[in-house]
Parts: sequence; C-alpha cells; structure tokens
Amino acid sequence: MLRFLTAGESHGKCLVGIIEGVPAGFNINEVEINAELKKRKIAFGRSDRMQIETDQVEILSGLNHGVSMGTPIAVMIKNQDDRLSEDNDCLMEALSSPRPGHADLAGAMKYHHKDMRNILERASARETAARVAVGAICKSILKEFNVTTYSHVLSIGEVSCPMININKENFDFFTKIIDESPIRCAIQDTESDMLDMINRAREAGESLGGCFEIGAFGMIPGLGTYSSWDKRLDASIAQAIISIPGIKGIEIGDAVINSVSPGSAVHDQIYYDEGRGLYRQTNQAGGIEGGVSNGEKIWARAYMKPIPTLKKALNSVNTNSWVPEKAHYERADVCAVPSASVIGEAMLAFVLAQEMLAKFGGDNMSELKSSFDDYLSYLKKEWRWERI
Ligand code: EPS
Repeated sequence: MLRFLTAGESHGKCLVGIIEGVPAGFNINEVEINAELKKRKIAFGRSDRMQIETDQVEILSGLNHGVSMGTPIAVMIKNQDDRLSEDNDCLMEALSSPRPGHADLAGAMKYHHKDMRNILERASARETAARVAVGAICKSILKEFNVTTYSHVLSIGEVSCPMININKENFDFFTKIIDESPIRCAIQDTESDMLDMINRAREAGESLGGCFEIGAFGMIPGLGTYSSWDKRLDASIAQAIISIPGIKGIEIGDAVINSVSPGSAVHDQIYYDEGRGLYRQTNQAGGIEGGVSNGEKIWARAYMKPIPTLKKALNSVNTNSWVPEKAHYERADVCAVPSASVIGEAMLAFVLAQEMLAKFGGDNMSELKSSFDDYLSYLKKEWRWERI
C-alpha cells in the first residue's frame, strides 16, 4: 500500500517526508517537486517567513538516476529559519497565553508542555511543505496514466469567484492563469477584490479563511469501494483534506446544494450513444457514487477557517499566572487559502495514486500499466465506456 509519513518542526532543521510503495520505473525529479513547492510558497497574505524560506527539496533515497527503484523515497526540505537546533542560540520566547482556535491549549494539556511553543512547532502548517513534495511524486505517478489534478481558490473571506467549470478543454487555459495568479484565482476581477480584502484584513489585525476547489481529470470507474466504510473513495479524500491544518469542511461535488434539492434535480442521469458509449451530461456527484469513482472528473470543495494567530488578539488566560491576558501574537499569515489549495491538490494526488496502485498493483511501472490497459479494454468491450 502506498503510504507516507512526515517529520519536522516549523523552526527545526528541516522537514522530511518518506513515501513507501512507489513501484519501480517511475521518473521522479527535484525540478517538478520544486515547482509544486513554489506554488505552495505563495507570498501574498503570508508572513515574512515566506521570503526567508527557499523550499528546495533534496531527494535522499529511493531513486537511481531519477528513476524509482521500488524502495522508500525520502525527501528533505531544509528550514532557513532554524531556531530549535542546539547550535542556534536564537531562543524563542516561551508561549503561555494560548490562541483560541489553535492547538496550543489542548496540545499542551495532552503532552504536559507548559511552554506551548512545543505544540506550535509541529502543529504549524509548515509541515505541509513535506506533504506537497510527496504529492508531487504522486502527481508523477498519475501522469503516467494521464490523470491530472488542479486546484482553484473560490473564495477569500466574503469575496467569492463566479462559478467556472474547469473541464478537459479549458484545463490548460485556466490552470495557467491560476498558477500565475498571486492568489490562485482564475477570475481577474475577483482576484483583485481578494487581494484588497487581504490587505484590509492585515491592516485591521484580522485573518481570513476561504474555500478552494480541487479536481482530477482522466479518471476511470472503480477506484475505492462501497464494500467497507473505510475504503470508500469519498471518505479517503475527506480524511486527507480535513487533515490539512485549518481545513474544517469538505464537500464532494455539489453536496451542499444537493442536500436541499429533490433527487430528480441532483443525480447525474445515464445516457448511451453508439459513438460515445455510456455517458453523463452532468457531474453533481463529484465523480463518486457509492464510494466508488464513476469515471467522471473528481471534484470537491474545501473550507478553511481564518488563521488563529491574530494581531487583534482574542481573550485568553496566562496559564502560568492564571491572569486574563490577550492571546499570544507573533509573526503570522493573514490568509493561507491559496497555499492550502496547493496542499489539497497534493493530498488528492496521494489518495488517487494510492487507489490506482491498490487496484492495479505491480512492483514495476510496466506491470501496473499493462493491468491498467487491460482494465480500459475490458470497460470498453463489456461496458461501452471510454475515457475521454
Ligand atoms: C505558521 C506560522 C507562520 C507560517 C507558517 C505556518 O510561520 P512563522 O511563525 O515562522 O512566521 O508562515 O507556514 C510556513 C512557514 C510554511 O512554510 O507554510 C503556523 O503557525 O501554522
């Protein structure tokens, strides 16, 4: 089974990711991983930390001249702002007035830490740099099967983007705009309103959340299963996305609006045409029915809460003196939704790569590809279904 672990603190020496289960024969390179890390490091709305960090990956194991050997692949991203190492005498101020909304208080109680900096260091979303590096490896696996992913920021605070349907035809057009946008939004007018909104929040000592969409093209029916609760594809995607710091909600397809509409307006009807075979005209289900991919684009929306570190600090208590005090404030992001969207895409890529490997198996890419091609032929012959 494809799985990964990360290690590392926000201001420690480095972040590390280890991914196990990548079959032999895949091309994996630092250039592609660094390109994803650069997208995550979007500076707008983020703290000055983003100007300090370089976020360059070093692949430590698992490859022979850029090709996977079937062994665990370890990646490392060095922290420039390393303050926890013994040889670094720049000690950080102890933290004892927990921030509402942060792991500070619950984490300190759990681990018996009086200094909540010990919580912050690992609860920090800096950890997600390692996830994006691992996700980039998963994207390289998916690329071999013509599966591509995207992410798009839909809202920041109260500013929302008009609905756009990213599809196979407009994919290159929109993903280019999104990658060039400082806020990962495809609509220019919305982008400038979002930038204003973040500037105003910064001036007011506030922070902002928002919503982003993630999706994958080139899907096939049959990933995930209804047979067990923990193997449903929508459940796996939901867990992976909710695990991103700050993400509090996920909606698969049009789940929220579907919950208020009658069934006849919700379900994606099934058609057949001699030329096209089986097809759908809509995809409100987000490409998953009964916990199984149905071959349509997989898409979901994720909702992020505002960052808990606020200049306009909230009420808290000093847990040494028990005196009421404003919550701790230090350098922090105002809005990290665009970065979170890149992390969401990485996590989606991980889940889909995991499911592809679970279904098609193989220790080597060519074994995997031949079983994948056999399945595509079977779908065409027996079910008149073709990937478009
Ligand atoms: C974070 C606080 C900020 C963020 C950090 C996440 O770091 P610092 O306290 O050093 O300014 O910039 O995110 C990253 C460093 C990153 O690479 O994403 C937090 O508390 O979660």
